[in-house]
Amino acid sequence: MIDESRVVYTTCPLCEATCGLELTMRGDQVEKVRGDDADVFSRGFICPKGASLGQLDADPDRLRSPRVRRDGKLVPATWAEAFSAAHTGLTRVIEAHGRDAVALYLGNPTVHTLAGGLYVGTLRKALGSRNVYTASTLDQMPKHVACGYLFGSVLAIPVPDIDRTDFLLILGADPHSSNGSLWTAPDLPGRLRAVRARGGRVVVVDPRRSRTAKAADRHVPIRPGTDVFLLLGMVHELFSADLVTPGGLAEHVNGVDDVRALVAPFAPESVAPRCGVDAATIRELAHELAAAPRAAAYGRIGTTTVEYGTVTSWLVDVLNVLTGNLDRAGGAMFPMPANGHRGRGNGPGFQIGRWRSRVRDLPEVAGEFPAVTLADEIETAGEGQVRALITFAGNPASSVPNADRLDRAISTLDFMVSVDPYVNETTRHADVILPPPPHSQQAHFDLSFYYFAVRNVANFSSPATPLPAEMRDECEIVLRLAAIVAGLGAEAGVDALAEDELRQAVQRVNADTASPVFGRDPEVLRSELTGDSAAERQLDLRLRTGPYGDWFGEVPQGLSLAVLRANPHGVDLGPLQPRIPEVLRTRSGLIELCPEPIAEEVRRLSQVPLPRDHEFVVVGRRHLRSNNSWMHNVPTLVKGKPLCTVVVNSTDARRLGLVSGGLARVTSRVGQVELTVEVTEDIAPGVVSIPHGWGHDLPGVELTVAREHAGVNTNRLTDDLRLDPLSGTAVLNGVPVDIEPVSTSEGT
Ligand SMILES: Nc1nc2c(c(=O)[nH]1)N[C@H]1C(S)=C(S)[C@@H](COP(=O)(O)OP(=O)(O)OC[C@H]3O[C@@H](n4cnc5c(=O)[nH]c(N)nc54)[C@H](O)[C@@H]3O)O[C@H]1N2
Ligand SMILES: Nc1nc2c(c(=O)[nH]1)N[C@H]1C(S)=C(S)[C@@H](COP(=O)(O)OP(=O)(O)OC[C@H]3O[C@@H](n4cnc5c(=O)[nH]c(N)nc54)[C@H](O)[C@@H]3O)O[C@H]1N2
Ligand code: SF4
Ligand SMILES: [Mo]
Repeated sequence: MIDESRVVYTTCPLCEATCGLELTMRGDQVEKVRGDDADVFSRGFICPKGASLGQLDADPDRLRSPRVRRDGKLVPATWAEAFSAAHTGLTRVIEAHGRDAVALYLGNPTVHTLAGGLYVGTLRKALGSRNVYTASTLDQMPKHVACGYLFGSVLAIPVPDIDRTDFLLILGADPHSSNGSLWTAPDLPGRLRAVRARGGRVVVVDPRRSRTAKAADRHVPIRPGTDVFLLLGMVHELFSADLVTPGGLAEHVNGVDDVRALVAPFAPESVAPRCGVDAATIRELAHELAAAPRAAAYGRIGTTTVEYGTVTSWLVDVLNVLTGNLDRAGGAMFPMPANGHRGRGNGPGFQIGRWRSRVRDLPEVAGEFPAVTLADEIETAGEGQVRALITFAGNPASSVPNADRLDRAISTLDFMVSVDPYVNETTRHADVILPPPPHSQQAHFDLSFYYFAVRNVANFSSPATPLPAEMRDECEIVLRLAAIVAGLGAEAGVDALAEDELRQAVQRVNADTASPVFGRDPEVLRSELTGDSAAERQLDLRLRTGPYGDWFGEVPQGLSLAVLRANPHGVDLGPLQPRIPEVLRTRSGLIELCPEPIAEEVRRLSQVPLPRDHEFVVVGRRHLRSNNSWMHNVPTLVKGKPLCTVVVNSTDARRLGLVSGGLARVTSRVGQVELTVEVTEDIAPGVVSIPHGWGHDLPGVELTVAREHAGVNTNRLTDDLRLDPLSGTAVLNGVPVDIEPVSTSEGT
């Protein structure tokens, strides 16, 4: 039996592209991974990370049982012992110091797992702490805030309709390396090639000639952190050259004239010295965007994790609106996910700052505080001080700016629990580690990424193998933690809790007048749900009451979990459709093009001094064989030339005496690292690039392979005092540094 291999299909959980994978299983091992040729969305595409899923699942360093700290050491423990220890530690802190004394940090894979999507909210609510932190404030929060103000919803984020567009302006993103973000499209490189093959154009704005820039029609280098000025100049040009043509959108937009007035001080000539892009180029970009029959502007990490991330993110969509490209085929469109729902065209709108952080007085954004202030809250004594931490799928000691400081702060906590498969830079400090099962043993549905997909699709995968007796389902782990912090004890019946969650969810849709099952008998609805677990029945409920759902029998061909199970390669729900005004949740029911909090920031921008010329700044980059901080333990991904190097412009290198293969010392306000130099023409002078997620040689880290390829952590350089004020997002790109040679020849 064990020798027989069988083929199963799953969706890759490792990045946002949601590629379909064909897994050949032998027993409970993944023997082979291929792209699933029949997947309705990815059509066989796969990248090196997806191809390594089998090795990742079988990694000998992956935890297969919980760890508990005894006499200072993290030792293997039973689940009962681990939950009991979590209960004792968390309860002690909550009883002595209150709920805010326990912080929750949610990392990136939270949005790639069902447990994260379905039950982390339950944990958050049960904990009732204001100290909630997530990787969003190291990433995309500016886009949520900008879209929150513009469209009224943090989830109304338009994506370029790449398969039908004629012109793409890409700023601060390298989809050839990242495979796309807030832009779910398997094989983005192939789709970009197709734009050009059908006569369209792709322009990339990036201080580095990235792989995407190399494959584009045009690369426009820019000074890091200054896209805001380039975009203000472009908007200015649209107005002054009379290129503003919102078309059919006009009746849905408020504030066009306010934007015109706001950008008046930012003529191309005046912004050119600030961003390092000449006025003629700024004009050309504006004219090209306006002239293309169908076009879209798109910005990512290089436009969000920067000093003016929210204003920059806002400007990207201002361009889409003013050129009439928002919400039309081939422009920037709002996907309609199977687990989403149609709106009413207005809503309560968006605000930040409903409460503020204790130490730095920073506003809450989307219910969380900026990750850059977690260390402050741990280190600063007084009422409300953070004394315990729960991490879920996160590695903040690696991924947050001024990482050394946060790492030290975490080591002083009274208590810490981590839900994580590895003992890494962060979890080495934990008192209890609760490991989730490997991917092939988990059910999967992308609750988040279909919100950003360039085609409406849905795909569900059942676990490829049953859960072995020694593992616990991740949903159960999260719910048990929720029960613990709710005061229900370490042995609460989590099945009952999950059923309770489901009952409440049914009641919510049933009481919602906009729901297709409004007023139907909740008990009957609940009894009709299918799935192997309460989590799967939750998903079934969302699918069936969603925009393509069967509405419990009312729509004969409608979607349900059963339909997705019968279609292991996914279900194609068609190209993106216009959604304005239904998608809007602003109070006015209009696109609020000139929200006051953003306008205020823009007014401040005209006062910003010119950057000093000789200063170096550091930016990040991604590589196809790396995934944030946690896949460097997979041998095939780290073999070959080291990936963690500092990339330096050749003119700068000559002047400073830096050579390829030599060692450089890079210093910032907060710290210093030494790493191997790579000299190239492909980066703007004054800019150096270092990838994040490295530095695995810390004491106690149990990553055998990653330790051999340790690299250094660039977040020892990034500065926790720098943030985008409207979103609280860290500045990870454009941080001032000095660079000097340590040695000038390889190996010395
Ligand atoms: N300087 C600099 N810093 C950066 C960035 C940058 O560009 N430059 N990028 C930022 C961005 S965009 C992001 S998203 C953050 C990421 O920051 P984090 O989310 O803090 O860190 P990750 O490296 O994604 O670590 C993910 C953790 O989840 C664990 N994990 C993996 N799979 C699972 C699972 O299925 N369940 C559970 N429970 N755990 C799992 C891993 O072992 C790892 O510990 O880093 C940010 N930091
Ligand atoms: N292989 C791989 N794929 C990944 C990840 C990974 O670690 N590895 N991480 C995933 C995650 S969590 C995310 S958030 C996404 C991110 O997806 P992307 O945003 O596509 O990420 P990057 O590849 O880092 O590309 C960012 C680009 O911005 C440029 N840049 C830096 N500063 C500036 C600036 O000020 N202005 C402009 N215009 N450009 C700038 C950098 O040089 C870089 O080329 O990738 C996801 N996909
Ligand atoms: S592109 Fe992303 S989703 Fe596709 S195989 Fe690679 S890691 Fe997985
Ligand atoms: Mo990210």
